[in-house]
Amino acid sequence: MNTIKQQLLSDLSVAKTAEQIEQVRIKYLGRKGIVTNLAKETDFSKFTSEEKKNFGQQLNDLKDFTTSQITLVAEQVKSSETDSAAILRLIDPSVPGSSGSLGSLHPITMVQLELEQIFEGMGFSVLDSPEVETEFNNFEAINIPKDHPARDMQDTFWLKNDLVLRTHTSANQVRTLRRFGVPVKAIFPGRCFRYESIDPSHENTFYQCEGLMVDEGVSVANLIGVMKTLLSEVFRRDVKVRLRPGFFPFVEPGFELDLNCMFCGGVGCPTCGDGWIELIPCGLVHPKVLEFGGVDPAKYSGFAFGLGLTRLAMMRFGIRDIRHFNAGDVRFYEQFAPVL
Ligand code: FA5
Repeated sequence: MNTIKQQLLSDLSVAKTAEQIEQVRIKYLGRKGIVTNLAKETDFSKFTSEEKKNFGQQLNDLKDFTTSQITLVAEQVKSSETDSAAILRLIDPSVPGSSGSLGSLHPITMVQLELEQIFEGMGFSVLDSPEVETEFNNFEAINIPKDHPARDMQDTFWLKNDLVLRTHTSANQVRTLRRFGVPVKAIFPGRCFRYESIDPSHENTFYQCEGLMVDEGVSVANLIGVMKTLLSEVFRRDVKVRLRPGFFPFVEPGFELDLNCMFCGGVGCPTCGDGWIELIPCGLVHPKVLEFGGVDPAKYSGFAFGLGLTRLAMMRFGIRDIRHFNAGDVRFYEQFAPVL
């Protein structure tokens, strides 16, 4: 009888619906059930009255056990079915669901990735570069010695131990020359910091993308060719630019490439001021910078540029105020998220 009890428990453990429990009941207590048959098939004629009494007692126990176990499991199944039905009644399927937000890349990251792709297409490598720099790399190595008035052009966050938060990505020029030698074609996009008051086109934390190409016979023609490819790929249409002389101690000659303001069409507005956005200062690498980088200026020449990546993102997406980028307002970033 113990074997029957174990088999019953095992059958009940897999019965999950009222129908399956009913099958178990029939298997044990039905007209031809295991427990029912036990009484029918036993030959009581050979039993003594004592044995009959014992057997009858055990049989009744088995019936009671079987009935109570089946009832118990049936009640458990019923109450769990009722729970699910109650939960289902609480859910109103007609209420519009709340869809999760996918999030998106920051608009500056989007433009940076686009630039990287464009420059990689022109054979440039993309390099990482440190945001905390030595005073040497940020200034001296690119021909801005101590006490040079050009240092005043970039208000600087000074750290301890002659370190600075880099004021421009040009700080990575000499490191790149020393590390990779020549010929070299690389861009290094990244964050820069200046201690200056902010307005619609100036931030204290902004991105630049530096470009550096040094080889034999590199000229202004190569520089202009690369700038033209860059702008036509980024804006996918003709844009009006102007090239004017510009002074930077680390290039000779030096230029400023300005973009005609896309917000006002060049008449002047709060974003641009005079109708032009200063976008890409550039020039031929100064011989002293090449020397600091261990490159012979008699044999090699090159160009460098320091594109204002944050300002490019403003033009690319029509963002009139630079302060949106770092403000942390989710409503601004959400506008760049992919539409589901
Ligand atoms: C420089 O930083 C030079 N290192 C660029 C350079 C590289 C010249 C290589 C020649 C050769 P400038 O200070 O003008 O130059 O900054 C370059 C660009 O960074 C600007 O045209 C502008 O687009 C962007 N920029 C500069 N200051 C800010 C600021 N406070 N907020 C946002 N963008 C800025």
